[in-house]
Amino acid sequence: MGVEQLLVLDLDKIREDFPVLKRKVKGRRLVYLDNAATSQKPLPVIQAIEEFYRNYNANVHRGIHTLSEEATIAYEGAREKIAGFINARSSKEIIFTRGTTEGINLVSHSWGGSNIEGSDVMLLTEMEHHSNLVPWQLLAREKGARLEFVGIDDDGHLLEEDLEKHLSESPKLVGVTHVSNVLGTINPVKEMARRAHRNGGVVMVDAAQSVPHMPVDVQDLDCDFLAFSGHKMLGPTGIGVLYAKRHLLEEMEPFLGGGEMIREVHLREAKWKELPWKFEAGTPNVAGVIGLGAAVEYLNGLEMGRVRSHEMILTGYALEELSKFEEMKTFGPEKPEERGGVLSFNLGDIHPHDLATILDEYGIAIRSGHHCAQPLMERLGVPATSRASFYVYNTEQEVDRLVSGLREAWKVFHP
Ligand code: C6P
Repeated sequence: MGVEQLLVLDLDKIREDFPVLKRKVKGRRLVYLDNAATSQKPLPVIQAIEEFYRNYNANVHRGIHTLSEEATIAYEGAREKIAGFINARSSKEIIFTRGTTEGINLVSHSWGGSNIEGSDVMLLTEMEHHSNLVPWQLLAREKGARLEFVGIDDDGHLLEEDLEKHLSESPKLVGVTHVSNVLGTINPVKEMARRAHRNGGVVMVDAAQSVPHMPVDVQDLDCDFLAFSGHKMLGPTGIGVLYAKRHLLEEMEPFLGGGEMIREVHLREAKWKELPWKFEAGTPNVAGVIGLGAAVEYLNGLEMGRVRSHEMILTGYALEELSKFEEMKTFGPEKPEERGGVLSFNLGDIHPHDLATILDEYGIAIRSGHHCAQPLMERLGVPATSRASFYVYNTEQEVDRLVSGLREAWKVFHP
């Protein structure tokens, strides 16, 4: 293990917290490098969920019995922790969703539905995940609005000339991924928000791959909307967060209607609850929220600055090792400082699915495919990539195992 890594995170201690890392796959110790798809879960998260179901399972905000009060306190306490984690001004700006995808759909329906008109431009980038593309396509089709895109250079950075050109058209919405799930590129969202605001636009940040991996401060970014998923940040599946500036949420119509989100209902009309509950119709994912609160506490304990440093060191090491293969093509920025812990690559003519299958024989989990970013694949001129993605428990030895696995795969196809 490199000296730098030891200084950044105590990996032996962290790994002890993740039961699944003790597992063997195909007879070998699991090397889990598919963290951009979903992360593993530490004991404190698993225990928080178990504790809820064992000891105080109840619906929230409804009952006045003890269990319901305890569940409500834990649920709203998690909201406070999450608000602090991204430095929101208030927990009223934290809406619980099922994940990043639902958060963006909420914005495209509730904000887009009453703010986008036929003559409007919405500006996205060529590196968006389908979650930050298809909802805007649907809205554009419904309203007759126009979608424009910022292209990328061969290094995976956004093209400044495209940005400048399209910002001059005063887009009503600028949608951008904070960190690309394919290229790893960290986009300059703070600067983009500043420029978009100057032209009267609002900014939607897809933070699915940033909030789990680096310090994110929504006040500093000054973005209007920001969405992320719990399952990519040590939390459970089925829970996510939409952050939005309060004045926007106040002006927006509800996304879903039903119980929980109302103050008063008559046969022909209803009045909404105040924020944030106006956007949380139906019985919420109480266990999921409590689990996400525990995940945030765990990450706070590690310190997000250290998490970022650890991944940067590991990505730098992996880039260096992968570049030793003559037939290796890696995607995204060259410098680890300019990218998150996501590393897409293609090894010669080996199809990514074949590569992933062979690596699985060695107990190594990576992802292969288009990563829900088909337009980006078209831009890169490839049908698919292989992708290794790192998190708080990954080590340099695991990168070495990946490299040995790749050598074996190469031998299979080039005996
Ligand atoms: N990317 C990946 O393997 P959900 O599914 O709602 O939790 O997250 C969607 C999403 C949105 N934006 C970005 C940048 C993402 O990376 C993801 C999820 C996974 O890359 C699954 S396709």
